[in-house]
Amino acid sequence: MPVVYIGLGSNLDNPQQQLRSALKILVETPQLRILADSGLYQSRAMTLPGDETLQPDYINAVVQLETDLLPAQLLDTLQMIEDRQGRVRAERWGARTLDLDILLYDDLQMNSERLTIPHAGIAERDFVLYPLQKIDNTLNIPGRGPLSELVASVSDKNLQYLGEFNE
Ligand code: A4P
Ligand code: MG
Repeated sequence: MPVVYIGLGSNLDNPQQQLRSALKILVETPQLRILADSGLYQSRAMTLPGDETLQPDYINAVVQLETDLLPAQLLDTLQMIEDRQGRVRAERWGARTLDLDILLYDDLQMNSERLTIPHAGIAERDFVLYPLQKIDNTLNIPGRGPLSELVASVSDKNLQYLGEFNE
């Protein structure tokens, strides 16, 4: 069964609680089998170049799971969970209550109108690379190389590990 990594992020309305309740919904979704999670990280908001708006810090995490859902079906499922948790789709990269991204889907590389896999920002994002490494340091990112090398090229100074989901 395909092994998939999902990135979770929130910087509004009690972000830690947003991630806890999102994980709970993922666990309860019949088509998904959760294998591992990274625990919770606090991370400075990455904004679009030129955007000087101050955004609250994010809480981020990565979850590893198995699923028979195809990528587009998985995206539908994740977007339903985002909507259910009250996300209002406002501006791109704006503050949000819950963002669920497909980071990796097995060894798949794809680029369609709706989906880029691996996730386009995967190689530059501290809040993605470090939690991924926490789950599996031996991962290889299709098209980008060994995770351990990517991690070595990105600083963790804006990232703080907060502990497990259920503390
Ligand atoms: N889409 C394409 N590829 C994917 C994928 N692999 N997974 C499309 C999920 N969706 C994918 O996403 C817009 C569209 O991306 C979707 O409809 C889907 O078809 P969205 O979630 O509605 O919008 P967005 O998240 O605002 O845009 P985007 O470009 O996905 O932003 P990111 O990359 O998710 O970044 N700083 C910190 N510290 N932590 C964060 O988590 N997140 C963002 C948002 C910015 N800064 C951050 C963080
Ligand atoms: Mg997104």
